Amino acid sequence: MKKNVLLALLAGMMVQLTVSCKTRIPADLTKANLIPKPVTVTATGSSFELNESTVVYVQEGSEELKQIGQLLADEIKAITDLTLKVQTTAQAPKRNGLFLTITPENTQIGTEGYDLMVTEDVVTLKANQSAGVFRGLQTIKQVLTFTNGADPKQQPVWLMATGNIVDYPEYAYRGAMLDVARHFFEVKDVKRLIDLLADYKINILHLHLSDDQGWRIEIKSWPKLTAIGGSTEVGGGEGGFYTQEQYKEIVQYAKERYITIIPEIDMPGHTNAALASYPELNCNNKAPKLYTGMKVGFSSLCTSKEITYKFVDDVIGEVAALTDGPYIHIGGDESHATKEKDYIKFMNRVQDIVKAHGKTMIGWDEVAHADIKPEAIIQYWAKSKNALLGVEKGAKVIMSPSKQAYLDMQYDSTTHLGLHWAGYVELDQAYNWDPANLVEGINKENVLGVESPLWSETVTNMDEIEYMVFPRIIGHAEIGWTAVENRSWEDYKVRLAKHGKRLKELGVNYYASPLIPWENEDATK
Ligand code: TNX
Repeated sequence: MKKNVLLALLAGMMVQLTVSCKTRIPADLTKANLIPKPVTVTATGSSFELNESTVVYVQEGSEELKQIGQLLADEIKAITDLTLKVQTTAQAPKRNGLFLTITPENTQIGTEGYDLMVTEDVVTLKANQSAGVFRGLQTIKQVLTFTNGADPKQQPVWLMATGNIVDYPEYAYRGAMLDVARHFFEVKDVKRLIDLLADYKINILHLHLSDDQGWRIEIKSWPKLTAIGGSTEVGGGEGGFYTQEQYKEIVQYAKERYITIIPEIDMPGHTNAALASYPELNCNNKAPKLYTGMKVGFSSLCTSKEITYKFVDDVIGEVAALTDGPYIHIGGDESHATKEKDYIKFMNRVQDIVKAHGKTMIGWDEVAHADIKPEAIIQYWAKSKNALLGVEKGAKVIMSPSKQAYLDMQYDSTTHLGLHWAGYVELDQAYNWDPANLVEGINKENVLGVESPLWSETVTNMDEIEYMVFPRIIGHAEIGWTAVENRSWEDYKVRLAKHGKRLKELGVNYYASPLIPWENEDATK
């Protein structure tokens, strides 16, 4: 072959090579099946290619950002098996990088919002605060999972659809609650739940730490609370409790995932475990037996004794010291064994104790009967009259309507776990409601947010927790994050269907509702 022909051939090949490198597989960012649905998604129809030489760049100067960068690399490893380097930088990268940066320039997106820009060259995640970067990281995970149209033979190349997402939450408070009192759950279970909640941008985990059947948090000044009160649970199992060290570990783990732990010490009712541990907390000075049944409303602290307030002050003091968030939940529900006037007197004093320890009080809706201060938070679960009374007194409301938000309700009559006193809560029932339009007289400005409680009378292990929580809470997460005009059940159920495979990969024992057109046929039954 002549030399110039060879050269021409070579040149031709070079052109082809450059062309093929530049030819990106078209991908559509608007079809990323994101949950919660973002505020705005603009697609530009191409893709960013992630490969083993992609680097996670973190803008220098923030320790938190560095941690999120490492977390992003870890998450990418879990999804793609690619090991990416994490590097701090002073400047935005030009190519083949994911860039995390805090640049407080967009006031619209607030503390948890983010701006994600995906071009063929660089993925840039911007936010005003590290919390926003963390929420945006969840979106990156989903974009990677759901827009990777790469030819599997081409792996290890992963694609992300190009475009721009600007996103921020509708409500500041998006919570879940786990009852660790009726049945006790180990630290590792709580951590796994935290991980799964973080995926859907939930930012609160409320732990129901005490009830008739068990006391689950070490109180150093009242050690019998756990020694005696923590020794059993519903059904008579061995119960358990968190040492303060373990509890701190949970708080820290949650904090790293931008989730605030809210501790609840339920009183004056739901206190049999405490009353069984210390006879002096009873009006007759006699300790009742430990309780392992499922009834509610039979116990009460003795509201006329001074020792009761010393007890409350000690407990709240120790719990407040373990709490990094602004709130302490003092229960106050179903105190049927406490006279109304005693209940009000008691709650008024407890409110002051919480305040004296530097925290804001949250109580179940009954607490609105006390002389609550305007900064108090009412958690609506049963009686709209109570919630309205709270609003009249200036309080904000957390919406946990039992008919829609209770994770311990059966999905339907065949669900082998759960209760149904509030009805059956299938996924459409759980999704189709608006926190600002559920109770007449309670409007958007009165609502702090939403919370989904899992009571654990019938739930005994992590598999069962997952079955009751997932996928119901994913709908609640969208209610908390996405404005009502931006969501619809028809659209949501198609997006949720795609998440089945991902949940399965994560080993989540979710309920494969017949209402969802799951893509993976062998979804958990
Ligand atoms: C009512 S909701 C309760 C709990 C039970 C739950 C069972 C609330 C504030 N109190 O004590 O565990 O029902 O669904």
